[in-house]
Amino acid sequence: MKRLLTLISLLLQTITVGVLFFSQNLFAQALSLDLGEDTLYVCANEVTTLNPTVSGGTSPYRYLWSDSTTQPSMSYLPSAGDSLWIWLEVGDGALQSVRDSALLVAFDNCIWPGDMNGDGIANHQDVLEWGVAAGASGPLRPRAHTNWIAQPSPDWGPKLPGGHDFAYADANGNGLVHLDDIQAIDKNYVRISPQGIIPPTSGTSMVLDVPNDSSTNVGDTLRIPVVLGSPANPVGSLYGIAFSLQYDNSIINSSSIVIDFDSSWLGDYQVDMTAMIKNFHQDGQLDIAVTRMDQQARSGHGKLFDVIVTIDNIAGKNGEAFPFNLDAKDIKLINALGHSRYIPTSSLSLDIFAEFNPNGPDLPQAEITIYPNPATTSLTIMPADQAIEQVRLTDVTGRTVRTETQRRENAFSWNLEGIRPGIYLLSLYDSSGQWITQKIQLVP
Ligand SMILES: [Ca+2]
Ligand SMILES: [Ca+2]
Repeated sequence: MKRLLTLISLLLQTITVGVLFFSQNLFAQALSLDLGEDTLYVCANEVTTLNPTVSGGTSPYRYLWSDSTTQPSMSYLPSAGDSLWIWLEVGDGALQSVRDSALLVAFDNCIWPGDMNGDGIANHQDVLEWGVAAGASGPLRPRAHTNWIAQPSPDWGPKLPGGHDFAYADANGNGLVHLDDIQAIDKNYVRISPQGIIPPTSGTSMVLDVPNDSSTNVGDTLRIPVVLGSPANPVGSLYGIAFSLQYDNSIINSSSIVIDFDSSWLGDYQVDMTAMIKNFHQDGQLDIAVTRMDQQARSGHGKLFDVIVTIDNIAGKNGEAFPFNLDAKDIKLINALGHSRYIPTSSLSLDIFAEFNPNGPDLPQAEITIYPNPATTSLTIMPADQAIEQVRLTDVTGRTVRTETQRRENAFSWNLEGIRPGIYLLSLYDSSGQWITQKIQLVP
């Protein structure tokens, strides 16, 4: 029994010593220091502050930087091309000391991803800069990303129209000026109101070419050719164009605006030409930029593209005409070398006629259920009081995409397979020829 007690006492002593040893080590953690990455890339001419991470040891800490300063952090104003070692020594009250160092590299280019002309925002104007450098390659941007933060980048050499290095056109920093860099413009896009820039002189004019022939009705889709140059006055050496279109957002259906680049004299869409379109329906503004991407300008005249819009079904406008105005502003043209000029503002004024339904009042739309919207492969349509006799789907140009004539009194599923994603109008007719129309979005 006595031997057992002695054994237990010995065991307890061992545990106590162990705990004491452990806790002493816990409180006397080694002093440690970290300056961050081994190579710190910074923007030239912007104050860089180094804030080291110091832990462990016994405070207070003592600091000694490579520039002989003794503060916890160090500030430095780098010049372009600087490449210098910075070190820091930290000591503590228990006479421990540690040291860390980093190579600081400063680049003149300080890139906000998507802002290629250096005006402080990313918008359609930057697409024209992108086009001039499209296809170029150069050094990678260290630790690149497309968040809206300034990022230092080495020089590529050639300059963009706005005077910045080609590296600015590589918005995602992967060393290539490619279509994905336009996505960075889109990601960081900021709308600004057109400034109404009027050129001092210009021999070129843009025409929104729709005759005001009293034939446009509420609910119609309207194809507006954007025409640049004429046979008598062709445009020489065009590489890209950017402008803002202002419209009355109570007249144009939200999300119904489509740009059709078919048979453009400037190029083949997504072959040797690309575009960026940003619609701000809430502000009644559409920003458009179109650029070639092979450094080869074109001369010509005629249609650049069509703007296709759907005139909204506006309440209280039945049987009367009302004006519809479009204004293209801040129209900037660029040649392959990046030389730019503005041309005069272009406007369109049409009379829209509110004769949406010549056969009488619309069907009571609220009682007919159509879902889902957006749809993928089918729509469920639930008739209300009247049976549905015909279903018709038309695209934004008014072309019938699918139609079916069959009497339906109960909910039914309507097949949409094989129809390309996009915006469509679904029309449902009853036996007397009355109908309702609803916008349907088809998604992949
Ligand atoms: Ca910009
Ligand atoms: Ca890129």
